[in-house]
Amino acid sequence: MRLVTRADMDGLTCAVIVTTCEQVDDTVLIHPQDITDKRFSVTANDILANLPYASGCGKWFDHHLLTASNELPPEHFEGRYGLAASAARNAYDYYLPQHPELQDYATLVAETDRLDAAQLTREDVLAPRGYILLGLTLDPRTGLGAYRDYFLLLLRELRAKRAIEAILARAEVAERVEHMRAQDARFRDATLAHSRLDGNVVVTDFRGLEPAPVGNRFLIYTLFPSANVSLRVHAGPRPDTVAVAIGHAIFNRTSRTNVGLLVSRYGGGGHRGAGTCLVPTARADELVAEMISTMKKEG
Ligand SMILES: [Mn+2]
Repeated sequence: MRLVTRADMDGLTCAVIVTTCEQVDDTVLIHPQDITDKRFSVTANDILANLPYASGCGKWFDHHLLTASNELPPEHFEGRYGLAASAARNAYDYYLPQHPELQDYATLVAETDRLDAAQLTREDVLAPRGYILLGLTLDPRTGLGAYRDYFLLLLRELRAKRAIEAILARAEVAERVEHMRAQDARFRDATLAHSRLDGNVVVTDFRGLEPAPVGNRFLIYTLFPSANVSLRVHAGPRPDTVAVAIGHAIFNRTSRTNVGLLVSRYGGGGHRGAGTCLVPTARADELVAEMISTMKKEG
């Protein structure tokens, strides 16, 4: 079988579980939009994890909101879908009855839940440790290339059941942690300089900053504690698109906006608490203003 997933912590933990329970001979990392835009072809040999449903796949594990942007799965499919904290949780629950050895990964799955659902403490944000720290090194938003090799390295280490401290001590991992820490100050300064509070929404605009500052995406909530939702704009993957990322504040969970639903109206996807979309550069200002006004109205 071929495993198709995305290169974040949830995708990694899905890969640990699926490769433990299935004969997987290839792992492919893609962006969810590759599925939504039908740029990626899928066969019955594919197991899709932490990605939208694509007809014809062999198995499917996901936990993102199903919206108008998504192809709907048939009533009966192999795998598991549900609004769990992570896609890995769905895969774990699906395989556990036949594979009790998965219990060795209970902590990994629980920490993946916390990171993917942003159930984090201030300590996790300001001084992350353990699996949360490992997960932050995988965040594509930290912009630390050579992605696939790094993902596969962590997959091998976790499958070998090495202690998290031993994994964090590996040169490839330690190097990324160092890089993240070195960028912290720059990221913090850029975030403060390019963010403004608009009612309950904190808006960060990184367009035109080259290279875009990268760092912990949860830092914003410690800098603007009164906001209950954040919207960040930065250059998209192509010059004609701009990326918009929206998330509920994690220490002030009062936003009433269903973010996944909101971004789906702009072709994106996500959860109730967080989501992303790509909008045409020429209309970005207008569409972003519309999203902000919706989130202010909803409170
Ligand atoms: Mn996920």
